[in-house]
Amino acid sequence: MSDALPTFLDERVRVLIGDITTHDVTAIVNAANSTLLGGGGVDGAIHRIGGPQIYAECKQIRETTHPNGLPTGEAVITTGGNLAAQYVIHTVGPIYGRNPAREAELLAACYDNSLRIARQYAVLSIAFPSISTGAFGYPKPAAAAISSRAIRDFLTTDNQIREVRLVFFHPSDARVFLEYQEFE
Ligand code: AR6
Repeated sequence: MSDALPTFLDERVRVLIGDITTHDVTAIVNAANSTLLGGGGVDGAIHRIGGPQIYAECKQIRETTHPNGLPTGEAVITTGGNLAAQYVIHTVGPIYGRNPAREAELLAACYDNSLRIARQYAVLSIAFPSISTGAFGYPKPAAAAISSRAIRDFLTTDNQIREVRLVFFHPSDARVFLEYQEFE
């Protein structure tokens, strides 16, 4: 089913349906919260399947570089613990409605900063969930436009990352994304 979905940017971007924790890529991105210490949704699934190593590394980040939590729009990296992925890149999406003047810019920053860290770590393939569109309430059509533009802008300046997967849990979310994406 997934393989029949469209690709973008010369097949460097693939839209897929499924559980991101099963993806065998260099890095998966976590839609975390600023505590970095877990939660529900995709964050809960990543920590549950990835195991205690990821939590321990997140706790270490809180104790060292980010004692007040990870600011919205920024990203940090840990290993992938028991996941197939080598790394987890944790980013904090905006909570919709909390900072209306900046939320689009902050959502774009999640994608851009995650890709920047990926480049630093020589990541070849990366899978993103649909950041902020679950518990954080970001409207899915707007998130589709913002995320696709941010990914496009990054990939046009980068030759290293070969594959970006956009993994949607629900087929209906993938459909909305495909309708509102602005890759081209
Ligand atoms: N694989 C792929 N996508 C998933 C999975 C999965 N295993 N599980 C959920 N999704 P959310 P947010 C989709 O709420 O809106 C957490 O409690 C889901 O259908 O996970 O950024 C954190 O700790 C939706 O499309 O993230 C934060 O407190 C998308 O992932 C807060 O939620 C994002 O939904 C972050 O909220």
